[in-house]
Amino acid sequence: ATVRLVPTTPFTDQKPGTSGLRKKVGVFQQPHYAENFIQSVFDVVAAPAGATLVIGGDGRYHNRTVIQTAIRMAAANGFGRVLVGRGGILSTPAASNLIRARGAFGGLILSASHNPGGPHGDFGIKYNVSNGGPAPEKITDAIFARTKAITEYRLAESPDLDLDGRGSLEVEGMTVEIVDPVEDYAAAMEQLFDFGAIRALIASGFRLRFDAMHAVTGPYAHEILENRLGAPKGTVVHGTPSEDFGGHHPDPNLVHARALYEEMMAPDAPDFGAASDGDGDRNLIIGKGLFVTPSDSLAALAANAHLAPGYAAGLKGIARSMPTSQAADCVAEALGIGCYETPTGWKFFGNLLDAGMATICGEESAGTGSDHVREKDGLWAVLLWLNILAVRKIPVAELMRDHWARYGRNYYARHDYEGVASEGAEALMAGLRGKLEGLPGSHVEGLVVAAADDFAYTDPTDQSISRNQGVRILFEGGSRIVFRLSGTGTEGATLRVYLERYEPADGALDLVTGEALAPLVAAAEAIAGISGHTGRNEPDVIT
Ligand code: VG1
Ligand code: CO
Repeated sequence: ATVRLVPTTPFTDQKPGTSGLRKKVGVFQQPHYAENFIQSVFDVVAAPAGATLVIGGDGRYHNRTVIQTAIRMAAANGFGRVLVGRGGILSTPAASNLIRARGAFGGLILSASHNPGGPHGDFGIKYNVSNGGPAPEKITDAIFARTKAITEYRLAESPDLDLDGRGSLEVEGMTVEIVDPVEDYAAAMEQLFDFGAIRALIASGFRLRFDAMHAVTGPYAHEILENRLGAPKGTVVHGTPSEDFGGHHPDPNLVHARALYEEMMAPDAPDFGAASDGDGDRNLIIGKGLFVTPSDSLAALAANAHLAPGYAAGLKGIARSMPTSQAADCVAEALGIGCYETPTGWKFFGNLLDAGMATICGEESAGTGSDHVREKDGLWAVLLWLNILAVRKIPVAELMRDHWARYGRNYYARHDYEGVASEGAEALMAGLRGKLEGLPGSHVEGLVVAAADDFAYTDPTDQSISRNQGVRILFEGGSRIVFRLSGTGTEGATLRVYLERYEPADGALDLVTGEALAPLVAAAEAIAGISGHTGRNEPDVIT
């Protein structure tokens, strides 16, 4: 085998978004497209000779092709060892864990997460650094700059490797170790949680359902929930990863995991239902008869985490993305620990976790995680819930009612307007930014605006500043509306409108969410002119 220097010309659209570079599969299939991006990553991160790189993906269409390419390029760029998940499979949290556990220099995660897969679906590449987390903005900015100037990439000329085998292979002097995608991750979970207590809960007749959505968590959930925790076979459904996720949209929310929701609302529902997304970093939690919003889940997990062995010493702090509800803030205040509000995207939590300022983090988009890795972690959230329920021995709905009675309730929903024309979406945001100054003190739909701004974040560990992270309208009494545009879509623009209404512990805790939020929906329309700018009268998805 030899190393070849392949001449290339830049693509202009390789700017990483909220979570890596995401495009239609067809875009990634253009000659040199993936190669240009991967070489740009390698050029920017400048790994020392002989370094270790983790490679794996969520198993979607085009995963294996890009993995073979990435291995050839790693060999040609001086890496000494690649750890690749068997079959090309690694969930995002498992990849993060592997980078940390094996002291790797970094990792390439091939996934478009909750976006649909298949030949006409989406694909993505994300680079994670040595702490196991997504590359911070200063690195992704440098990668984008590099993609605009690249003139050649390095490739070892070697045949395709058998990724389904065992043991180690070699490419151009570089070792390729094929690792079990589940083993290290499952071992890490056993360290954090009381598997004995969860096993006893399940043995006592507690019933659960886990929907892997034909995506990457199938093998993890079969092994952990069924094999190690004794849940009956069949507890995990849609548990075999497929290249197109069975033709479905692997987004664990009330729309795309509808069947799970309906099962959990039925009279003979299991006690606990959960689902995860394409790459295994998200979690949907539904108790018998009660959907737990991701923001509430973060708050409830934070309030009860000390009941699991891995968190028995208590939490150092809680971090949430800005649009995530303020339910977690109430818990942090009660615990007397720090609470941090970051821009959307897990890359902003890394520094807080590394600095020991936060232990648990979460996003309203069904992401929850802790300092055990540097990604959000779907199965981790499921196991922490199960550990808590095993100790408290009460149903999910009772635990949440108890929580609201103590901290108050943050009614919450996100309205997404998908695939809208970019000009309309940009105009809506520009219009909002233009009127921010005049909003405080104004009355809208019976609400009084207390403050309004375009969220900017200063990282407390390195003082780096991220601006324009979403428009916040804060009302008297603690309710909020947040507007921002998605950074993960691959078609047009997606407008996200986040609605939150706070009711104190002695307030109305038993409203229907849609009704509780109706005044905020009307206020959002009045302030932003959503229908005029998007041509839509209804959101496409409500989560
Ligand atoms: C969305 C979510 C965000 C999440 C990101 C990646 O980003 O809102 O909270 O971190 O997806 O999640 P955006 O820019 O589309 O709002 V995943 O599971 O797609 O890696
Ligand atoms: Co994901």
